[in-house]
Amino acid sequence: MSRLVVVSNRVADPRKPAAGGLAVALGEALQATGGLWFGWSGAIVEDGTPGEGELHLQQAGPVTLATVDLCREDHDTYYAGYSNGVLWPVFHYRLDLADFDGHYVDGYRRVNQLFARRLLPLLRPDDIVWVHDYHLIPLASELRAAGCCQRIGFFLHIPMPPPPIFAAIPHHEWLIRSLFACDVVGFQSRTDLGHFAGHAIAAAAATPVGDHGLDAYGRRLHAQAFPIGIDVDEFDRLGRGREARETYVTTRDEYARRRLLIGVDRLDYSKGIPQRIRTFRELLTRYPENRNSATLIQIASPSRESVEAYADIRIELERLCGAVNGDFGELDWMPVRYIHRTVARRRLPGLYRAARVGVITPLRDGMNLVAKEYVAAQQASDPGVLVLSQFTGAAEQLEEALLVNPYDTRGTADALQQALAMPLAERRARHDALLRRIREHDVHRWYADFLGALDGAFADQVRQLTLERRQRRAVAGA
Ligand code: GDG
Repeated sequence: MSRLVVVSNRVADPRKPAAGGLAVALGEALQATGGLWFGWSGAIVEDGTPGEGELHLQQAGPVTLATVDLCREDHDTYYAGYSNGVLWPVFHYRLDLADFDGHYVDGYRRVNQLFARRLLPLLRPDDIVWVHDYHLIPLASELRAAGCCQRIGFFLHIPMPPPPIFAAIPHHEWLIRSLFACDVVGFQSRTDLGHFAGHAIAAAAATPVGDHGLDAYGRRLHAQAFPIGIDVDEFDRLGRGREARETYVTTRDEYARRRLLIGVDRLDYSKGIPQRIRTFRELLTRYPENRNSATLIQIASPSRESVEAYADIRIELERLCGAVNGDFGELDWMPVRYIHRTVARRRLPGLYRAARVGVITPLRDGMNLVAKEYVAAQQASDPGVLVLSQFTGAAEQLEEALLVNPYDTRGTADALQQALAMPLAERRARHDALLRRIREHDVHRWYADFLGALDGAFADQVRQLTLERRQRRAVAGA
């Protein structure tokens, strides 16, 4: 049968417990088909030659991990420069943070060409290639230029901005043209899909065909929204594990007299963490009954620290948290517990469960999996309330959350107050509806739908094989 080939900036060993839900889910499809996962090794060669990088092959069970090193120049231009200094901010609507003067695009193109050169000889004729995210937008067209005829899909994990914002990128036409080298392009939400189609029609004179087709540059592209989800059962298992239970009990006992709110994010300006701290301050100011009680635990895991905008946000956050704690704190109550570290994944469900409110308020987010994890971790008999930014892809699905505009400090503080005061019956009704939707659109459906659009017969085979593997595992575990 065909083999799945996943290409992404970084590669994770799907067998390692530290691997997140996405790695585990993709790992499942890769393991079923004896697939290949290709990407950057994470190694930076200080005096290496631009456009060159050693290939490493490693076997992880039935899955082959193929990684390439990058030299310093390529890392700084492709990864820190163009991907995270231009595309990430612009795709999150932050033109003010984009570094258009950096001339990083040459490095971006060079690394995509390097990936195509290293990957092509590893491909078999009937492979199905699935490329992930903004680092690799031109990869399909580089593969085609080198003679690749296999089916190629691309999924954008981050938002697609509206046409006038996208057009601010000097190379926007090239990026759109490159995507037309794919067979299927997937987005997180209908909004993102609409923005892409709008831009393709306006800037590339693309013609819509049927429900999902777009014709341009002599090719037909299938473009569709495939909202990503979590592996609810895997997260459930994690929640029943020793570390999660331990974390739940310790946190619950420690905050027995308080009411907890929780935020968990990579420390990234798109996540709206400073705005969240200001909102929490507003809550304590406008609703003083929460003083000496409401406590916000904010986990901000370190991320992309070599990029300048990320250092700035760290300083701002420390100042804001310090001010709230200084102005409102008591000898026995610290309003904000800000933790700039990564918490072990096995502990996360326990933390989520101990919190009465999940505060997920990004300024812009492709989907946001933390929102879904928070809901999945709740006890159905006494669930917490999700306060969710209307600017996340998740908001298109999770209508029973309290949806907020994170720029509106007062309105969001009111929603936090509503969440803290919500009666049990309403909490249960909302949680029940949210959990049902999260189960319906889980990560298995996400990849099955995407692969189905790319190749229906292949998707059916993967579904059958993963089912058999799961059954075998269940029997072995019983
Ligand atoms: C991109 C898009 C889209 C966070 N802190 C810790 C930790 N995490 C885990 C969470 C969650 C994941 O990282 C974050 O996922 P998000 O979806 O919230 O955000 P991004 O990292 O920005 O991901 C996003 C996603 O791709 C998938 O398509 O939803 O919109 O931006 O799983 O639990 N995990 C651990 N410790 C932490 O401190 N172990």
